[in-house]
Amino acid sequence: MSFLRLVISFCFISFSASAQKDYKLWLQYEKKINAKLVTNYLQDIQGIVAFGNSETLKIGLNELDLGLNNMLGNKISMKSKLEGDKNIIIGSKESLSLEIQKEIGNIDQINDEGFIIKSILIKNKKQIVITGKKDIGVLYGIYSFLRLVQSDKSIKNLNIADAPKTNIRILNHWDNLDRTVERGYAGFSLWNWQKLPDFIDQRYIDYARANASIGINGTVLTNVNANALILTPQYLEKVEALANVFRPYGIKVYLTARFSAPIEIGGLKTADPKDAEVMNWWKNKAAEIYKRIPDFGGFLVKANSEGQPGPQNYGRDHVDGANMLADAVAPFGGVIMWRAFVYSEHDANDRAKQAYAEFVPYDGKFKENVIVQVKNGAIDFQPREPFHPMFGAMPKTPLMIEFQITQEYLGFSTHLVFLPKLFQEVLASDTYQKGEGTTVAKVIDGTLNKTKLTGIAGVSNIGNDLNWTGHPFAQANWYGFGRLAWNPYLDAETIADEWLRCTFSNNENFVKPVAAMMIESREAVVNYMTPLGLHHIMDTGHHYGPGPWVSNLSRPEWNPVYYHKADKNGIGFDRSKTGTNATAQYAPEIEKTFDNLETCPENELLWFHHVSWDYKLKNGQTLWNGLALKYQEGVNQVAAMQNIWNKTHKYVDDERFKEVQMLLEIQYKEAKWWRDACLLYFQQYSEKELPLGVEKSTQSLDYFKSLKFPFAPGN
Ligand code: GCW
Repeated sequence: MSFLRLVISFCFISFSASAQKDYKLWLQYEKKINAKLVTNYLQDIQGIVAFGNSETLKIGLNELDLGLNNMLGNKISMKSKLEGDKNIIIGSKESLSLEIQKEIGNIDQINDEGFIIKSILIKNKKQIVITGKKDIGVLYGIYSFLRLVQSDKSIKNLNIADAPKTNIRILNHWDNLDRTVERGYAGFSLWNWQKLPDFIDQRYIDYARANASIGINGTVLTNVNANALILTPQYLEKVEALANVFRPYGIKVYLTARFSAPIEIGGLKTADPKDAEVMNWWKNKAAEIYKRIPDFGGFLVKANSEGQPGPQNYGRDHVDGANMLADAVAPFGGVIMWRAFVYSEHDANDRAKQAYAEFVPYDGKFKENVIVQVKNGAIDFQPREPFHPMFGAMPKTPLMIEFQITQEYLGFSTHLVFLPKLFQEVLASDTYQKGEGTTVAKVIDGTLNKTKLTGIAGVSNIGNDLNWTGHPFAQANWYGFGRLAWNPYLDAETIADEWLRCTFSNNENFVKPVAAMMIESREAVVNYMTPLGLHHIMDTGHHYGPGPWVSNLSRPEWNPVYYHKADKNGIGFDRSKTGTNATAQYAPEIEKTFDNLETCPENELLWFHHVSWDYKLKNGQTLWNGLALKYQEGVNQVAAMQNIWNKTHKYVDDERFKEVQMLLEIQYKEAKWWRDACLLYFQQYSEKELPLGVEKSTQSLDYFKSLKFPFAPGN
């Protein structure tokens, strides 16, 4: 072997060994060394017995086999009969013997996707049964059981009944047909349209498996800024191939529908939703899709928003558009997810108020297979936003929440930010729609208004990078999204703990500090980017790094100066009664709290108020000093994260350790960049010195303004 080949093969070996860990996500199934608790109860397990033979059940069986034998050493075999002392029995309830069924108890406590995991005695022999109403529930149960084992949880006397609280738990891929990903920071799109339908990339299977393991049951393959070509036979054939891969994993495929498709690919003169030919075109299109994909989920639509076509092009409204599409997919059980992310260049109103103003009057007017998809906040996926007022205001309309897993405004895949903390904050926010305790979670899981159709969407952070998400810790955001979509009442701490144990190590000396680091990371990014309620001050277009000075864009609401409104008197957007009165879109209890400068939570202060530089914060600092100290705190928090991570080497493989270490170093540098650029800029207005404890910038404001990122990803 030549020297060069030797070097190449050596690189390849070391690269693939650790890369595999990165690739395996939270399904590492590391060999257990000291996990007494688990092995004690599993050690005399002799076999896995499956009842049923669906593809879904086979996947579950293989997963148990892989997981348990990897973790416990090869000693568990698949058996065709119940014999020996201890077995794991899998199968839907009705496929099990009556004797076992009796032991399981009441299956009606769970829904069709739920599962029961129970330790039972059959003829005096111990068994663990994993069951559900359907095989997909069994599969979810298997992943849940494996998670217990992976994270060293006791599996003695199991008696678990769990079921998802929402119907549609879905990833939104903003993937274009040329494989670029809008706001994607993890490489190119997974969907290799050119090689589909005949070439099935192993990645599609691994993607489906990862999603199933956290209960995600839907995927929108294409960007909401849609291309009509996806609806042509040439592409539908490819979509069908993906749907076939995903089906046994319980994942339905959805597409984005470009509203003008009847014109662009249908040869019609109009896309007017009230035009008979247009209606017919969509009906036929739906029939064509369902012929290929009988369980096709439906369409996601961005209409009359940021230049996308929609019903308003024809003098119609969102209800007309959504209901027309709803009629087309209804005969097949399809759903229309209609986005409420609208704001208009012709509307001089506060952008934060526009979606509510436009949609709330439509409450109760949508067909029953329409669900309105609302972003978590009223502007746009900022590090912190108050919950979207629409969640408290449309009791007669199914609303699904849209989170952004990809970090468009939160440092791309370069910064470590654990998003479940953000998601949880929104879900737990009280809308007061029906008095105290009527949280966003209760609105979207349907318990508050008895909504039948429910859902949670997450804009995917997945690409074809080896580790899927660009940053090893961004995997936790995909994971956490799935877990919260399943159960919107889970807390971020639990999710961080689970994810770390399954992804890295069960060692307490690792899990405790690193979980704390993850939890802290969200507030850190708020502090070094947009403290005290600041928002949308990122640089133009790509949204990476600070750009509070930007004021030259054609639409006023695209400019950061529109949002922070810094001047000699102070800073912040007055959305109280004295300003745009956006506070009035909330229930009276919330309105009152936000409206009053004294009661407005300080972490939303500048979202709702224009506050004088000398205003006294609760801690006695002036606003200017408080703001500067928050920026510094953000920087310090990142330094603390680095300290924690630097002590973890012995628990983490080399490659992932170094990846995270390098990324945290960049994050630290960029936290300082944010602090310095923003404070220098705002200082022009406050005309005040930095308080003690805040480091001075070594660069000038002009230097920060001069930075350009022409090829920033995702743009
Ligand atoms: O956050 C903004 C993004 C756009 C995106 C839009 C949306 C897909 O900057 O890239 O377009 O929101 O959510 O529709």
